[in-house]
Amino acid sequence: MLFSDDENTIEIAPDAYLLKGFLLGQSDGLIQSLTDILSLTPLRNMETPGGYRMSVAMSNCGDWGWVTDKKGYRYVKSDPVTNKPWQPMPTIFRDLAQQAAERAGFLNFEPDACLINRYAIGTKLSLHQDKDEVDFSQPIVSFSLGLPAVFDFGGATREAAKIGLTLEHGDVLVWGGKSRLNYHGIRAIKAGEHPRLGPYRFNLTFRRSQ
Ligand code: MD6
Ligand code: FE
Repeated sequence: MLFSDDENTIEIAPDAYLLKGFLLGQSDGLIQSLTDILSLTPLRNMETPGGYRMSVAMSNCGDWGWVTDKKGYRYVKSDPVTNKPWQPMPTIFRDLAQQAAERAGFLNFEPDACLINRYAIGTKLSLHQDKDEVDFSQPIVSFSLGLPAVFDFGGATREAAKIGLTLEHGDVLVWGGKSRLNYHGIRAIKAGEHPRLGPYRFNLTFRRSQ
């Protein structure tokens, strides 16, 4: 092999990898598919079980979509706004998510859910764990598009030390195994303008939910 991609695969914690620029070259196709999905299942600010509106706007594609409302956090097969099934996961999303998982050493990743997050300037996502899925042996694959963000990657408890990682357009995070239940969050997005996506950051998070 003439060129190795290894320098772009950064191990940030046990079983957790940052794939720097993994999506560059695929942006046009990804953004087109994202635009199509959001025209049919629009972004919305969901309500937390505690009665707050989330500042991050969300939608989904795939067989299952993550939602929150007064009844709690869960995966559902239909969009509560349109009452129709979520849009199918585009092949370009699925293929890139699987390739990223494989690069990080997770073979046979078959995502059934893609959560779409849109952050406006000043928006953050508080420290949390992803634990609404059935099988924690499955990894999570996360695409970053648009404005950059600082991702706080912590440990098994809320109090554990955190590392701040800058996630830029085209980056992918893959994690599972020993780090699967680590706390994490996104710091407030700084003002800026992305040439393709304007004053926003988009995050696509692929999971095996069932
Ligand atoms: C975000 N991501 O990057 C928020 N969760 O906007 C997450 O909360 C996340 O990137 C689990 C696994 C990967 C993630
Ligand atoms: Fe998360």
